[in-house]
Amino acid sequence: MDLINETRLWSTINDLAAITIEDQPWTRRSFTAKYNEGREWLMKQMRESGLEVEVDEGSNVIGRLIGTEPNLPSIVIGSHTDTVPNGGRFDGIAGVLAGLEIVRALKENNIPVKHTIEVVDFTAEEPSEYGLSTVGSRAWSGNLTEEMLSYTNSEGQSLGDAISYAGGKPNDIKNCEKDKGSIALYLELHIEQGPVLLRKNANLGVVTGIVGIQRYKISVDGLPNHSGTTPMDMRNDALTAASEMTLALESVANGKFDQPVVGTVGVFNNFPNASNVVPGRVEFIVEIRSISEEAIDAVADEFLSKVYVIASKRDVKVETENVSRSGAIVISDKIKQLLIESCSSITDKVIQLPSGAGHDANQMSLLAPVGMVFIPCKDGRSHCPEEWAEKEDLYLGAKALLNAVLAFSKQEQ
Ligand code: HGY
Ligand code: MN
Ligand code: MN
Repeated sequence: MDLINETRLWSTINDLAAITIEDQPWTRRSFTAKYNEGREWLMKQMRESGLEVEVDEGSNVIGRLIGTEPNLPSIVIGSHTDTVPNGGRFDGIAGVLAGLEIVRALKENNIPVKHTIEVVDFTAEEPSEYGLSTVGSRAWSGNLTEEMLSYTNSEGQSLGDAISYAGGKPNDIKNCEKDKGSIALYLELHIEQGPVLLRKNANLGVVTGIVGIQRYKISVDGLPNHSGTTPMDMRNDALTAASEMTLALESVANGKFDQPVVGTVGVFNNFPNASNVVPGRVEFIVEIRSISEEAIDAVADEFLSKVYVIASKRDVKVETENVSRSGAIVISDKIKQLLIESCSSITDKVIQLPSGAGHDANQMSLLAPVGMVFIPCKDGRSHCPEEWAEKEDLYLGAKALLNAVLAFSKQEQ
């Protein structure tokens, strides 16, 4: 019997996508009015589906389908509905809405499940304006510190205030920290955000591991000066120094390590950013990713040592701040096997692959066994308006996750 309603699932994708900033499709940045509007829509869907709805202290939105044995630890199906600027309609969103469709299918077909199922929209999975990502799942794992709550955006507002704006209670953030053992399994459906499934002509991917991500904020202070009257040999140009540091990251990350490594500078702010002023200050964000923690550390050490050499050579000041670190994770054989069987029962085009993207599953792995299923995305692209997934693939992914929930709940006491 086909439990997942493919048409309904697809229509929720389009309904949520419509809640975006008009001139910036598709954008629903965390801690904005649009984000709150999207979550109001989601909570309405959850209520209409008969779920218990809660916004916790970390401002996570949770829809609960109570199990027949409510004392058992819950099964969590989560992801996120916030986007990067000019992002897509599927990154994170597919996982939350697949979770909603799964509980809808169980409820309307009166299929009893021992475990309570929690569908969660984790707050601010994407790097927020406060410099931190996976904010909501950090609140669950206990990795959202007082210091992080004091991180500020460019207007000087704190992350704690932003969490209040999103419906949370930052002063009681500890109350939403989960005890180990309180969650039996965490599952997340996600677009691959890369080209591997397409290249291998696969419908579904069982994730074998998820990269760790190390992020630094680098601040370079030179000497702002008149661009016309300051000779080239008398400059302390913050931007050219920061540019040399950026190229140093690229060359270090291109080195040989035990696992693939990527290094990126995606945020680069120049001050005062005027065409006739020698740049006085540059703030940029560095991120280093790999499945191998050792490789991340090796790249970080080599990059930071180059930063100080470049700063002294160019006579500028530099400050490096370790903004965040999420650990790399390996999916257990038991959960991998559960997902391989769940996927293979609906298609023979199933592969296994690591995730180069970070997810809430990184934080959730500190609390429970985690598993992820990938569906293909057009041209392997994500974090752009062209991000696209096919209706049929989304349906297969949701069906596979439903199979996994039913199989897991049956086998677990
Ligand atoms: O950045 C990431 O890897 C994820 O898409 N937030
Ligand atoms: Mn993303
Ligand atoms: Mn995502």
